[in-house]
Amino acid sequence: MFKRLVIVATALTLTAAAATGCGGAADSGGTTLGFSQVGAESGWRTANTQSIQDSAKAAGINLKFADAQQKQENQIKAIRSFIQQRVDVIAFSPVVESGWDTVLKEAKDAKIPVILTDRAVDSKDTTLYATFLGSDFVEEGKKAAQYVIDTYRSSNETVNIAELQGTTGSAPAIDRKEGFLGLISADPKFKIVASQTGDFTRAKGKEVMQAFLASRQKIDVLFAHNDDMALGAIQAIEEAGLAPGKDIKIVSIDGVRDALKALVDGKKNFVVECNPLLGPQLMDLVGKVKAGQPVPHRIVTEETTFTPEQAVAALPGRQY
Ligand code: GYE
Repeated sequence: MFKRLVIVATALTLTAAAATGCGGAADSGGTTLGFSQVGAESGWRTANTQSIQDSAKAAGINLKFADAQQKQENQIKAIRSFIQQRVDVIAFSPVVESGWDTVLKEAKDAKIPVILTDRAVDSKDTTLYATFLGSDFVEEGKKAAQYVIDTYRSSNETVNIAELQGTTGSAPAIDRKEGFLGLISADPKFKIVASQTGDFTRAKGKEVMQAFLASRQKIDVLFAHNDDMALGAIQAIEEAGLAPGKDIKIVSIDGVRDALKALVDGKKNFVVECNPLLGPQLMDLVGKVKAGQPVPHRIVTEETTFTPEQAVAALPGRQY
């Protein structure tokens, strides 16, 4: 009841502001969104940030944007500062899954709704956030595994797989691994012979791939949890005198332009899409939760996959 009254009062204030002609979208009566981003670790992330900034502008939402540089402590600080500033809604993409209960409780106590975008938290109390908008990472891992299974369907030989994992403890790293292993481990001919984190970056992907190659372990397939690590690994493979996409088959997740280009150039074999363009849906949800309207507790993004042929068709229109 009290909440209703507040909404009515806000609506009245808005009308009054409009009637007197004062204020613009970004100030009086406007909605303020505090957004804590993971960082700028990948092409996916850059496209995600752009989408959020563009759609906040288009929706007339005042965006307070904080870059956490892949550090949970920075995200917690940013969320606390959003609470202090009394923003209308807080949204964030949690760098790792655990350790959010305390700060989420603080937001709840301050009656500021929280929207999770892109990555999940493992909090048992799901009332700590209004909704979670993002991909099904387990499904993405399964799609990557399915490509490997289909490619080696008629072979009885062992298939050695190297894995470049995403940021340790992050939802996409945990879930993509789980989805991939869930399918691949049904057939003992598939062996994960090397697996390490490359922190979702090109530089780390290259460095870890160099170490894998230096160990002289035979690798048939590289599964990278994102495109950037695969792109870094491609450089390492070429520098080692091998042909990426041929000597080592490469599958990764995201679907950024550079990855589609690598598919077209025959340096990669399969890409599972993960959609970063979450801005428009997020702004819609911000409006709804601010107004106290019901929203689904989980919203899963729609995604596809790309073979080299499909990449040829998709590349010209690719936005990111
Ligand atoms: O796959 C990776 C980024 O959380 C889905 O984070 C996102 C992942 C994405 O760094 O490129």
